[in-house]
Amino acid sequence: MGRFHLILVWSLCISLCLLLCPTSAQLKTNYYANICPNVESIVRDAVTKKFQQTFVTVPGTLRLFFHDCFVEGCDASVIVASTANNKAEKDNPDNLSLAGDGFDTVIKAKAAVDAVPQCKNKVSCADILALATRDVIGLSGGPSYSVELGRLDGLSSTSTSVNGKLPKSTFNLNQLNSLFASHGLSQADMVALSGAHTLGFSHCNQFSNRIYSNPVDPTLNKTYATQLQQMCPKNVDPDIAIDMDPTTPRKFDNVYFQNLVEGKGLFTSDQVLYTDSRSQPTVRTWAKNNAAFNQAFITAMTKLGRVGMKTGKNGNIRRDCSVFN
Ligand code: HEM
Ligand SMILES: *[C@@H]1O[C@H](CO)[C@@H](O)[C@H](O)[C@H]1NC(C)=O
Ligand SMILES: CC(=O)N[C@H]1CO[C@H](CO)[C@@H](O)[C@@H]1O
Repeated sequence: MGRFHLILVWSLCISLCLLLCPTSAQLKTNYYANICPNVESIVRDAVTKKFQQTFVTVPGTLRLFFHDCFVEGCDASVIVASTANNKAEKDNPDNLSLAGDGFDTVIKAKAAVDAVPQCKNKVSCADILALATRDVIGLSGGPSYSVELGRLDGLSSTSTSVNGKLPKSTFNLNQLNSLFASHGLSQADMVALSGAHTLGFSHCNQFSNRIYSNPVDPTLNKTYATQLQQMCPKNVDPDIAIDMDPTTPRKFDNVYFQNLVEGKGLFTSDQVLYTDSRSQPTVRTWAKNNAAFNQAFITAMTKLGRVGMKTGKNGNIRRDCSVFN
């Protein structure tokens, strides 16, 4: 082979590698195998302890992960506290009353991890939140799954960065699809992730437009609408929160989808998944098949966990999850 050919073959190899070899770091399930081998059981124990103190640990942590990932990526930026000079993500009105117990779960799990000398300041808050989210889903009867790890914590958290990044309870299917698609999530992923509303609470103002309109939102089950009017009278105490899944509020299951079939989706953004013919078949399938829902949920959560991951210079491992180093 002549010199020219050698160079040609060599440059072909390089271009192939540029195409096929991962250019950025990738998440992997065994990321901490040598760094902090017991991280999964340490986090699980801390989360279980917190769960035994209050059930709000479950919806609080799950929603925190979602809000973190949709605003500047899954980088624990949502956990950072505001300072005199910086109003952080968590203080944007759109944080929609994130439950303090979600934050506390991550802080407690981080303390447990850092109590092990080998692990101290070696595990990111973003990874701890991803693990804790998997654990609360399992603790409330949902599926278990392997969590991809290796995210760093973000270096920025601002209240203004939240604007327009989170879905609203009044969204229709096109609005939901386009927001989720901007993070690489399909309609099926969006419908599966909405199944998280099988747990947790909502304040009355998120759906009062549906029950006090004239006529009452016709996609709402009439019996359910009456119940909602009783639980959420006009001028209700703004602190009152009601179960989003009226049937099995403390169980991670597919009853959310069964509720949608009966017209018992709490938000416009929930019920539209059934009323819109493009997503109705998916809702019907998962209403009947819990295993299929679980599988789709795991797929979607894994994709959600890859959104905006920070590596290299774009992140670090925060010593205190609520304060930049
Ligand atoms: C599809 C678009 C979504 C919309 C419009 C939406 C909207 C909301 C709203 C308005 C609340 C009630 C807030 C309050 O009044 O306190 C809520 C609660 C909640 N959301 Fe979503 N959400 C969406 C998707 C998701 C996703 C993808 C997840 C997680 C994977 C999630 C998890 C939760 C949980 C667990 C709660 C209950 C929180 C608690 O009880 O503390 N949501 N959501
Ligand atoms: C409304 O809900 C009730 C139970 O709460 C159920 O029996 C009924 O079938 C629902 N109506 C519709 C139209 O799905
Ligand atoms: C948990 C949390 O930090 N919630 C905040 C959300 O934003 C409002 C202001 O809009 C704060 O008052 C809450 O403390």
